[in-house]
Amino acid sequence: MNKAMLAPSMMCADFLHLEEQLRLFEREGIDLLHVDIMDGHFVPNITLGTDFVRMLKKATSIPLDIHLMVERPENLLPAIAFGEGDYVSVHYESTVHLQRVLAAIRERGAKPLLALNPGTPVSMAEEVLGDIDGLLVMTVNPGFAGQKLVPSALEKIARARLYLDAYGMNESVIEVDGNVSIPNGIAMRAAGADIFVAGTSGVFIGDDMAGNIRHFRRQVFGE
Ligand code: S6P
Ligand code: MG
Repeated sequence: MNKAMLAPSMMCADFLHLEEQLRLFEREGIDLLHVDIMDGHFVPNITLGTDFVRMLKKATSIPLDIHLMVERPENLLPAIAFGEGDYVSVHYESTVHLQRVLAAIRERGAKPLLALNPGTPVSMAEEVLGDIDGLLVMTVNPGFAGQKLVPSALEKIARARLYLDAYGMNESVIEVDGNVSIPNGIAMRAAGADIFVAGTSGVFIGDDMAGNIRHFRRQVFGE
């Protein structure tokens, strides 16, 4: 099993206290900052953008986990500040040039992931397995925080793990995004997930964010 990593979802952050939250994440040794980029077309919402990514890059050395929910991500890629150590996820349905986009991400030293909507089969990864460092298994339909888990997603995580392992890709990661609460997180870890995106169900609850992070890691990662 790969190392478990926690990735707070920055679209759920308190933007009036962003600096404080970043310092807290650094103190708590947060592994990745999950950044949702939407275009109002691929998903019916607009969240964070290229300037926000640039600002984060300047403000912290925590690696980024950029989740592109945009049509034709190849057009936006040059404007996004990412590099070595960062993850960048691209949705299967978002481009007709999937392999080219994934290769462009890797060329910049980052780790490309293929993002799969709840309705997208794991097998869609087949032809780009050599171009990815893992799969982002969406556990809700993308677009909004605060949604309920799509129940079939749990079993899909396990199938995604088996699928990658069958190709000898044991070190490739499985990321989960959407309603990653502690109880869901425990089931997701058991199914083989490695990177856990934590939003309103995991980390951004109440006032004690450090407590939430520690509690999540103890319960889900067994740390
Ligand atoms: C949703 C987006 C996610 C959310 C995250 C929020 O489209 O990709 O990254 O920010 O799911 O988490 P939660 O705990 O509110 O579901
Ligand atoms: Mg996301």
